Amino acid sequence: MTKVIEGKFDAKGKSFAIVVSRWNEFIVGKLLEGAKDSLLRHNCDIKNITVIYCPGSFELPLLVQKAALTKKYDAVIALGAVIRGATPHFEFVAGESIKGIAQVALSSGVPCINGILTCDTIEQAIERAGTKAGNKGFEAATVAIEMVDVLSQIK
Ligand code: INI
Repeated sequence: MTKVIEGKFDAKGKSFAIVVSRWNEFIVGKLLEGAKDSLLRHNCDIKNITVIYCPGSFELPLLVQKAALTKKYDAVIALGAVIRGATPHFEFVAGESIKGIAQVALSSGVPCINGILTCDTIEQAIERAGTKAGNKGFEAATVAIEMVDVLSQIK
C-alpha cells in the first residue's frame, strides 16, 4: 500500500514567530491580523505567538534567520508588502527578501514562510490583504501550520 504523509492543520502546542516589515503598514497590518487569525483558529495559544517588527522587507531575512536559529519557534512567518515604484528598487527588495527567506529555511531546517506581497500597484496589495483575493497573511500562517506538522512526520 502507498504510504502517504501529509500535514494536519492543528497548531495546538506549537510556537510561531511572525516577522513583520513596517513598510506599507496599512497593508501589512492586515496581513498580520490574517496570520494571527489563522493561528488562533487552528488552536494556537496566543501566548505562543511572537511578533517581531523590522524596518523593511529587505531586512526580513536576517530577523527571520535570528528567530529560526533560536529554535524557540516551530515556524517563522515573514510578512511584508513590496509595491512597485518609479525605479527598479522594487525588483531588488522583492527578490532579495524572498530569496533570503528561502535560504534561511533550507539552512536552518525551520520552516520559514514567505508572506511577502510583491505587487505592481497598491490596489493589487489591497486585494491580497483581506479583500477580493483573500488574505495572504492568513494563507502564510496556514502554510506554516501544515509545514510544522508534515515535517514532524518525516523521520
Ligand atoms: N520595503 C518594503 O517592505 N516595501 C516596499 O515597497 C519598499 N520600497 O518600495 O522601497 C521597501 N523598501 C525598503 C527596504 O525594504 C529596506 O528597508 C531599505 O532599502 C533599507 O535597507
